[in-house]
Amino acid sequence: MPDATQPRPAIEAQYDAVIVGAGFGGMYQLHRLRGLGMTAKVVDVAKGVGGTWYWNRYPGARCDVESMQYSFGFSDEIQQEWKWPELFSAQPDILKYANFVADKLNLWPDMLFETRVEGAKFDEAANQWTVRTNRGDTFVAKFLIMATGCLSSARVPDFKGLSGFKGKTYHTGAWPHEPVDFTGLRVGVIGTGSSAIQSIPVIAEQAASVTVFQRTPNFSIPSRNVPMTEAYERQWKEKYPEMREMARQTRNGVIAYPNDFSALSVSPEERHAIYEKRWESGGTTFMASFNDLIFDQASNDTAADFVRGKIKDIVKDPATAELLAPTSHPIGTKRICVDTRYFETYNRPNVRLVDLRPALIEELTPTGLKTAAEEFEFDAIVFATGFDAMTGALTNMGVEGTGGVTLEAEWRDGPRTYLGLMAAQFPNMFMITGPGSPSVLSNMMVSIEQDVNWITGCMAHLRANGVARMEATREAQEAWVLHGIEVANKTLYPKAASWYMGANIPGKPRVFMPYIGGIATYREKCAEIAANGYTGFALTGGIAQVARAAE
Ligand code: NA7
Repeated sequence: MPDATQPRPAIEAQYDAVIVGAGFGGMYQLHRLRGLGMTAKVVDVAKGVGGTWYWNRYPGARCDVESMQYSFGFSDEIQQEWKWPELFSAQPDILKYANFVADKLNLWPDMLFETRVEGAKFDEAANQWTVRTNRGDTFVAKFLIMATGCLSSARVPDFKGLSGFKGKTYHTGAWPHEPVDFTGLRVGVIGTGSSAIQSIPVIAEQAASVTVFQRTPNFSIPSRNVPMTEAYERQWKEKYPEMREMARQTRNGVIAYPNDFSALSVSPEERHAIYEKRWESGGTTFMASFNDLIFDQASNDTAADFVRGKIKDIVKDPATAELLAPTSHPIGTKRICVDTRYFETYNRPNVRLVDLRPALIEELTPTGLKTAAEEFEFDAIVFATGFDAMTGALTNMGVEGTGGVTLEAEWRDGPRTYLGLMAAQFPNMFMITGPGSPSVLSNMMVSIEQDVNWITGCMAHLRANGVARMEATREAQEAWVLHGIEVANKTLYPKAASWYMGANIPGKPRVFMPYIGGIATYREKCAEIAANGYTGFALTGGIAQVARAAE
């Protein structure tokens, strides 16, 4: 990440809220707080808006949710005016969209860039947060709102010899802003997650050679991405309000027209035809082929077999095809990938797949890297090795709640939140798409709007009732954590060593972090809790206090 470049004097200021992160969550939250007449400052280490889409500039980066759905629905003016160039738009266009929204809402004056929050402490006497930054700023605010994103803490594995490699290294999640030219270079790519699957085909077109190091093969569905047509765009724009509402009532915030029957309830021929149709139409909605793919191993096997069959049809070398066919986890239990000619890329003469399972990477050398079985020479190495997902950005920020407790210590055995929105002993601190909410299992835009709307409604309620302090109770939090585990255990998800489970970070506790009960259920639950006067939260001061004292 680039260091702050523009010198400026340290700032001391007071706001109603400090919002950490200028991605879609932080931007919308700022807009809503302005609507309440509150003062807020968005702070972000980046030089501009966009969050995930600011950092993930690797070649081929694109959203795996259709753009007509991966966009804000709160402003009809914005959704009617903006034009997406492709069905699944690429990172540069999503970043342009983020800037368009910031312009439209004139968010810029209340955002502070190139500034990293390095500490936040709750003052129990004053019921407010003091936020410190790497630029020496001190902000005091009644509310602290974490809009830090779920995939924002890029992670390079702690390989021996890492700093001794003499060539160029890149992480997909912290890609340079200048164009990177791989022409004529020997490139090693470590990882075969979504970022690798998107970038490898593009890098392979340029580089002299690409060697892909795979620890776990992944399921991927072709995106069938095409340029946006006017007819398709019009169809959405004419019905946007009802389409947005339809998305909110789904399991994952994406309109996928799911089949509401089991994969095992139809004949093998019919099943195959349904998979074939979904494969041909492309995208993550493949998992909506049947209603039990994430619950039933036998059903899931039929989908996994189908995709493994496709991989073997596409990849010409049978040994490579075999290695690329995932067998270690049920399909969909690691985030299913969406690609453009990923498997086809292995038919290129300049692309080689190295299976790390028998011999892991031992170290980086000055000229390349070494596994237990072989040594490789590279001019450049791309780490497509993922993120300290969901919790990393929050636990690394030095957040201290009541009684000196830190978020890092509190979450040592896994994140504990109530609804993913608040945590006990961290009063007046909200999280947008926090662990314990549907977040990464959903269309993030739908979840962001849900969380921001709820937080805004809550803040209005607190103000109207003169409440000085709000926090999740331990009991409600523990019950929510247990409920989250219970719901996850009804699915096949815990069977995969995924980043949803923290499994990609050595030593990170294995806890299923997002809430898998579905967006529709989650929304209902959040609305019910608010309507009942914020059950499971302790509200102190103002009318809440008076009412309690009178009991
Ligand atoms: P992911 O999905 O976490 O993928 C990271 C990849 O890197 C994955 O294949 C890992 O293998 C691999 N990896 C991580 N550490 C190592 C080491 N030490 N050696 C070899 N390979 C390693 O991150 P992405 O950026 O691709 O995608 C994140 C999300 O962004 C994605 O799910 C979409 O929602 C968008 P592993 O599977 O752990 O064996």
